[in-house]
Amino acid sequence: MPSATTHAVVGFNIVGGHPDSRPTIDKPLVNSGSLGNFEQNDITPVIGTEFYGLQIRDLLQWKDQAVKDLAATVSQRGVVFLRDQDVTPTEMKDFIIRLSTLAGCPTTSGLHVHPLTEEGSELGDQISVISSEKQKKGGGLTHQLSDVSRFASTGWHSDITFEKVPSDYAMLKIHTLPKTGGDTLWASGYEIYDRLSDPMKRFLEGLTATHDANFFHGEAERLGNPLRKAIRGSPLNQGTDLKTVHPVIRTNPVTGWKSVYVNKGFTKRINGVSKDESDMLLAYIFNLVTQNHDAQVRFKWKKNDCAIWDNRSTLHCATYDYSGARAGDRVASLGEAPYLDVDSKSRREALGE
Ligand SMILES: O=C(O)CCC(=O)C(=O)O
Ligand SMILES: [Fe+2]
Repeated sequence: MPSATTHAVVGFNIVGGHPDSRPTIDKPLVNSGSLGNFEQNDITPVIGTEFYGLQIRDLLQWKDQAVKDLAATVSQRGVVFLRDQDVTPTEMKDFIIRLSTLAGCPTTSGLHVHPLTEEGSELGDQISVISSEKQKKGGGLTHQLSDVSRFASTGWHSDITFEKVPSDYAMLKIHTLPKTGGDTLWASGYEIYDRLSDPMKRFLEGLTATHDANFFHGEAERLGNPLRKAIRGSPLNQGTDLKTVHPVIRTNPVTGWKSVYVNKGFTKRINGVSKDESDMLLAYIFNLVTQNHDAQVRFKWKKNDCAIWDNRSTLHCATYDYSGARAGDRVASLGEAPYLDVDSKSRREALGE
């Protein structure tokens, strides 16, 4: 257990986690197949499933088991796509909190309030508006990722990993689209873990990394909005220091599978090794994410399409290749404080691949 972590050790083979932010489930969810009446298609072998004819609005009225089965599917497949959704921002919030709760999020976890969300934002504190028009004016959450003079892969990230209690699930609905362009890509953290050699897996399992979004202070100052210091969805997420430590490899409680948990957006340093070693290791893992297009899925949006993803075990990247307006709403729920169960399996091991 590296000394750099601020988290408690709860068992011989558990690294990280926090006593006030543990999952309420003690074993992975089993998909009962209740969504079997809906046609589904796996878009690639390792990540991404599209459901046909399923309206999230209807699912809100359904039994808990159907919502749990959707959570199991999202966590196993990384991201789920649903075309042409009627769901409103309020219903998105209701749905994602139900999904997160039924999938076993800690009782202390709710919906995230992004530190850059303006007070009195029109859709409420818990909706992040994704907007190319805001971006053009130098605002919005993704402003710092949309510099097109850099590699398009610069923007690969998992949401809000700078929080002590980061996101389990997120849902994005895109309602305004340019004629072409603006695709989003997701990559499987499970698959990235599976591509490491056994000695490298063991080595990285003993390490933690520092995730830092204190660059948001400059953004907030520039935009003239005070940063959100009060509770941001969990009592563990408050204050002005947007920096934390997480295990480099974490276990997803919903699947029980190990995933790589570092990202270009927020992970600055692997702890306990030299700076040069950290840079080299991070660069290698980032290359695994960006250069393995067979660990990725790319989604071409149509109006009102929705994506729901598991932020614990995927990364994603927007594409800034368009000039027209593109806009949508995102809601993110909070899961558990990240931990590694050393005895948990990898995805390929669990599926017998
Ligand atoms: O604009 C996009 O496609 C993705 C934006 C994003 O990173 C998010 O919604 O978390
Ligand atoms: Fe994101």
